[in-house]
Amino acid sequence: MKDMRDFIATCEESGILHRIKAEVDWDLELSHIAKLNEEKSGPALLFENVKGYDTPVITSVCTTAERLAVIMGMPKESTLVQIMERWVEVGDNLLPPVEVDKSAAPCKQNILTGDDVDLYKFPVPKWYPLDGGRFFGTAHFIISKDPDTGWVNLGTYRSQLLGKDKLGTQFIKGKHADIMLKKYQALGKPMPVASIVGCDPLLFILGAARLSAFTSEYDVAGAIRGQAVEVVAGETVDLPIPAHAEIVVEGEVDAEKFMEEGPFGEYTGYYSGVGTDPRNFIDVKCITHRDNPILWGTTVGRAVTDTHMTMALSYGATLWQQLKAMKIPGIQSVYCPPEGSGRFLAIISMKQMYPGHADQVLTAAISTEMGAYGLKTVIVVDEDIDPWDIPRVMYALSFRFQPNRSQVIKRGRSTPLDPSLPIDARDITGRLLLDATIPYDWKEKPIPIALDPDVVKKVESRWSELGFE
Ligand SMILES: Cc1cc2nc3c(=O)[nH]c(=O)nc-3n(C[C@H](O)[C@H](O)[C@H](O)COP(=O)(O)O)c2cc1C
Ligand SMILES: [Mn+2]
Repeated sequence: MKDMRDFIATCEESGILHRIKAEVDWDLELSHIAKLNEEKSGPALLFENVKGYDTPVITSVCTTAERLAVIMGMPKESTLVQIMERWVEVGDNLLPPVEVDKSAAPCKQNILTGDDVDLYKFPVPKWYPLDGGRFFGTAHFIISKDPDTGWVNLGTYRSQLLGKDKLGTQFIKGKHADIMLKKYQALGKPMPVASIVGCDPLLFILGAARLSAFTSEYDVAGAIRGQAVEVVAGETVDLPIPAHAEIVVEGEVDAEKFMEEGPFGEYTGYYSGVGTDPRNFIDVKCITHRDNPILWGTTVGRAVTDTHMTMALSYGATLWQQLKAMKIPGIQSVYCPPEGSGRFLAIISMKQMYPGHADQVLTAAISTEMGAYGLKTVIVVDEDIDPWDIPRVMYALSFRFQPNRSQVIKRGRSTPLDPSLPIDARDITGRLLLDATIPYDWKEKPIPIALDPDVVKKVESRWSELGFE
């Protein structure tokens, strides 16, 4: 899969993409159709007739495990955990992108500079009633380059349409684009960036993935695909651009310039704040796009949407990889439910091998790079329980869990979007480590009830005689 068009063709063959030919307004109507369809686990949607525009909009690309499997090139029936397992298996086989010639890069079919730069040419949706405006960059990512090392980062940071050549940014503290921007600021230079809308959906999933610093999301995309991403040089920025992208916005961010941005209906199910905030923005210098480009957007909003599914996949897989890299024995599987956006809650199943082993896994989880940011609750269960089997996890929390074997951690790095914290005090979060295992060190353990196998056989042979179907 090279681009959004391959994704559309594959989904259409399997009947999991629906084309909407009726006219739809970009102002709330499109997003509400998408959100209501997502709540019914409906298909990906291609809006072909957006009021006042020729450009179609695609939404709901990543909302189901089935479509994540299609993107990952796996059988459609794969479960979220099987997809995560594959990520864990191949994600470290880094494969850098390959540069292609401009003539082989469809994203260069149209090049707009100077007065032709106008973001209002695209049918940018307004997603939720109290949003501060229209958001151009939702299912997109921003490319930037570290001025010291040349490390190329892909990060998904929402982008509000603030003017014909202005795009808002929200680089949360410590995110890779934020780290890079501060370096450019120290050099007294603006940071060159490119916003990519519409491409191989895997690149967006990686834009939202929390990979370690100095790892390029491009290299991990290559690892997962088993094929290098094709990139091409930017027109006005020295950055590698996905050659098959639909729309590319090139520009620069000046760390010392601000515009009012937000609020936005965020993935926590709440607006990001109560009003606008001064934030850095992209001063757009050039737009390139394919012929008949497709604008890709996503509803973000209340769980479960594309954001929650992609984060459950990439955050869960990354936590799993990082625990594996710590060489802790006995870890069976890791699951970060989409309902918690893959980040606030983690459930880990393990085979205990020594006293204190469950405690080790709990504290390790919040010490990984993934868990150290925003993870609030970790639950550890024994190996007979699948962490995605929530009724069984509830069982363990009822019959194996003890508060006295669990811990409250008072301080850790939080996300400023966590609505369980006051709006002006969201830098630091508490954490809860729940041990729902039977202690390894108990000499006498509760005896589980198993049915007598001979009696089971006998009863089964009499089943219809007993009047059952
Ligand atoms: C639709 C969507 C919107 C997002 N918006 C933002 C945002 O505005 N700011 C931000 O810091 N992270 C945002 N994120 C989360 C980042 O994409 C994620 O933390 C990612 O790791 C950032 O890339 P980096 O690790 O290379 O910094 C968003 C994720 C998604 C899926
Ligand atoms: Mn990164």
